[in-house]
Amino acid sequence: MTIDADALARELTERIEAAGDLKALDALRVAALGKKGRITAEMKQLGALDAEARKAAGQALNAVKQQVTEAIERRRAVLEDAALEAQLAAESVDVSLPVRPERQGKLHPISQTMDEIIAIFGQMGFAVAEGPDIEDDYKNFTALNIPPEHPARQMHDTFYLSDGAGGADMATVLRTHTSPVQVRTMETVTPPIRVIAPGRTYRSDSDMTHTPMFHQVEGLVIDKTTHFGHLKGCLQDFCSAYFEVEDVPLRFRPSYFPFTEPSAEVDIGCSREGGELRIGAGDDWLEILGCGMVHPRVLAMSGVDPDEYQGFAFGMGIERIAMLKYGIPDLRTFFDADVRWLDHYGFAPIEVPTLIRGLTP
Ligand code: 2U9
Repeated sequence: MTIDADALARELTERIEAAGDLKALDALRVAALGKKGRITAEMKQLGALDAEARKAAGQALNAVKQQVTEAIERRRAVLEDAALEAQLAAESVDVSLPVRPERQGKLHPISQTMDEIIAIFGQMGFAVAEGPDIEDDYKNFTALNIPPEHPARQMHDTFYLSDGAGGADMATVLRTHTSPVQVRTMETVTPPIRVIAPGRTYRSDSDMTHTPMFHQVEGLVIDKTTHFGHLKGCLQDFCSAYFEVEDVPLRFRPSYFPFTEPSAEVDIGCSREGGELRIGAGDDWLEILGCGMVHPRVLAMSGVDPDEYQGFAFGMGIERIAMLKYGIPDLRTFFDADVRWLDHYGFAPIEVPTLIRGLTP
C-alpha cells in the first residue's frame, strides 16, 4: 500500500473547510476519524506493511490525523461564532421602542415617595444609608437609650426572632425602626454626619391604620454646632419641597422619645373644608413626623463624644406621607398587590423625581 498522505490531508481539509454548519462538520469528523472513517481504515492496513514502511506510513497517517483534527477545531470555532452571531441577531430587542400602554407597569407609591424623599434630602447634602432588616436587640433598643425593661419596648410590639443565648443584647429582632442604621453610621463614621435611612420596619400590630410591615425614613445630622434651629429649617425645607407648597405652616409640639431630648412632634397646616384635605393651607393641623436633638447618651454609646458633638434626628412613616400627598384613603391597600389599585395610584417608572425637573410626573 502506498498512501498519499498529503493528498488525503488536502482532500479532507478542503471538505472540512467547506462544511456549511456544525452538523455537516460532525458528519465529516465521523467520516474521517470515526471507527469506519477514512483515516481509521488506512490505519488498519498498516499491519500488512513491513516494519520500515509501517513506521513511515504510521507517522504520515498520524500527521494527517493531527492536521484533520486541527482543521475540524478551526472550522468548529468559525461555525460556532457564526451561529452565535445569527442567534444574537435573531433575538435582538430594540430597547428604544416605546412600551405598549396596556403593557406598561407602574411604580408603587412607596417607591415613588421614597425616590422623592431621597431626591429632596440628596439635594440638601444627605447620603442614603441602609442596614439589615434583622438587627440585634442592642442596636434596635439599648443603643437608642431603650434599656431592657424600658416601657418603650412594649410600645414597639417587637417581632423577636431568637432570644440571644449570648445575653439579652444579642437577641435578634425584626427592626422596629430604621434607627439601628444610624447607630451603625455613628459607630463607623467620624462626624460630620448627614444621612437618611429609608427602609422597611416591622411591628406586631395590625388594624385599619397599622400593618406588620411598613416603611420609615429617618434622618440624622451630627456636627459640632448643630442645633434645633437647623432641625426646624431642614424639616421646613423638606415639607415645602415634598408637599410642593411654599411657606408651608409647621407646628412643633413638645413630645418624648427615649433617643432624643428635647423631642417634638411636627404638625403641618391643612384644611379639611368640604371633606377634602388640603395640605399647606387652612387652620387645621395634621401630625406628620417626630424629631428631636439626639440624646447625649445615644451619641456616647455609639462612640461620638457628646462634649464635642451634637445632632438632630427625625423619623416619619412613608405610607402616611404618601397617603397624605396622593389622597390614598386606606393604608392596607398598599400591600394588597392589586394591579387595578397600582394602575390607579402608581407612577410612570421612567420619570425619576428630581427637584429641578419636578418631583411628580
Ligand atoms: C438615632 C438617634 C435618634 C429618630 C426619630 C422619631 C423621632 C419619630 C416616628 C415617626 C412615625 C416613627 O414611623 S413612626 O411611627 N419616629 O417620631 N424618630 S426622632 O431618632 C433617632 C434615630 C437614630 C441614632
